[in-house]
Amino acid sequence: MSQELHALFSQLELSLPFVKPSSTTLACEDPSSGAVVGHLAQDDKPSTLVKIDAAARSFAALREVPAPVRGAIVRAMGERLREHKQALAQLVCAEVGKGIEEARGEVQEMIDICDYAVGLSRMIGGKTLPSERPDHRMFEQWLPLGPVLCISAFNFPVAVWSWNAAIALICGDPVIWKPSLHAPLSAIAVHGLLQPLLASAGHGDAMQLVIGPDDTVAKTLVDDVRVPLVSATGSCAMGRAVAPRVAARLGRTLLELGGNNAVIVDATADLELAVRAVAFGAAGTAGQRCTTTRRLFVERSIAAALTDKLVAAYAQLSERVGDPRDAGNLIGPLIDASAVGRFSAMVAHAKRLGATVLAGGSSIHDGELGAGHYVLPTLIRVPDSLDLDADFAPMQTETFAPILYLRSFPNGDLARAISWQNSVEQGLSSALFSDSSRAIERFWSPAGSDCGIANVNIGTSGAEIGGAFGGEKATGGGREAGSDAWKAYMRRQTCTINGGETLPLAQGISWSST
Ligand code: UN1
Repeated sequence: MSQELHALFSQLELSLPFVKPSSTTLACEDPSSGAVVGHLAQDDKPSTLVKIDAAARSFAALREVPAPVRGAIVRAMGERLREHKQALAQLVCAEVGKGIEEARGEVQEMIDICDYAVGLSRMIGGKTLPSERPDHRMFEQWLPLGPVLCISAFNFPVAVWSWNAAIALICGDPVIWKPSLHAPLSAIAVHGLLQPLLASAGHGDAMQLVIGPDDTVAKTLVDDVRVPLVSATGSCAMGRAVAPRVAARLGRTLLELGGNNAVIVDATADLELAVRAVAFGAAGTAGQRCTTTRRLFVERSIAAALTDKLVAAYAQLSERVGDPRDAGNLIGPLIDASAVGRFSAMVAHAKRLGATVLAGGSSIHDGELGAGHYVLPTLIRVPDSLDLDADFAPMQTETFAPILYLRSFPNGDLARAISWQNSVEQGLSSALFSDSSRAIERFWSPAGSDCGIANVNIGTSGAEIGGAFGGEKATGGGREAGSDAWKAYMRRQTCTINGGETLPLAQGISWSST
């Protein structure tokens, strides 16, 4: 693995920065083998403060660069990523165990957001609004905000950073990146590829990478008033730790936290479509997307037919668990041993409560896969006799693993399925499979899905960058990537100019000392 990493870094024209292990270094583990492959130096509080300071100082110049010129820098970044797509995908695959095809998709997502941001750099305009006063003009303009802290998770180690970075940079904001400690190498490679492009435009300090522990480095970053926006992706627990700290200094947060996403399949649905989407949504990325399908509600009249098809699909999928570098495998390992522990504990808990494991249910320990953190994609049927709200806690939990719970709902009772879907703390993604326009409209109505993403006849995961990405409730409410998500990275200024010779006051107030 270490040789593989050296080779990938040299393809990227970078050198692998492994150092001798010490009490302050970070051990990098290969999830596919469980082996420690090297050690990295970490930031501490003083070095973090130096980087914040550099980012804050770089803002003074970056904010004055015209947005389309900033866009040209981001265009060069997209080109650089295109050139190195394959090697970068291989690195992501090796470091976090994501299947190579999905890893290529992740780098493509980076390229797409760069393209999007380039166009956006000519479109981040404000409105002109009618003034109530004669000879007055009122308009709003959007101005750069300041350094943005991007905390990213291991499961999308580079794409989610790029959603933030590409948009922040065209908005005129420096970006400080705090990657997951499970994925520092991908971050080092992306930084090594892209930061020189900013440097050659004279803004090298506008891209900072900070690798280090949460109790010192993350806290220092989160608490610093020079960082007006903290954009954090990760667990709800992480969001609950970060949000109050930023709020205490009246900073802004953009949170993209957990998901406990459901698919509803009604009796009119195309079952082949539904099975494919559910299998990808539940087992893709080994169940480690925030958009992973974790719950499936099926109308009773088709429950047996859909279950049979899913069991058959899972049997095939379980043959394709293995080394993520092999394109023949669709499911790689979980990120570490504790993730396997949580998977096993949750399967055991579900069984104790009376649920039936229809597929998978165990981790894999065989010679071929060594000590990698592999588990089988798992399908669990929850009996109709269990009251979902009171008797079946596992469905309320986002276990970051490929566990899908299946439960039937009474014929004709879509409202029940929607209320089950909404009955979790998170509100990220949701999907309905149906050919009934009434059902679809119900799903999208104010009484329908309470999630930030509501899909029909496609699954819960795999969103495009052009839409605003994020969710409600404990998912955190933030929106990243497309649509008008850029507004979170700018400050809005309302401007009014009086072009007349008198001073009329708003609200018709008459107030004069003469
Ligand atoms: C995440 O898991 O944090 O919609 C992001 C998707 C991907 C992004 C997932 N485009 O599944």
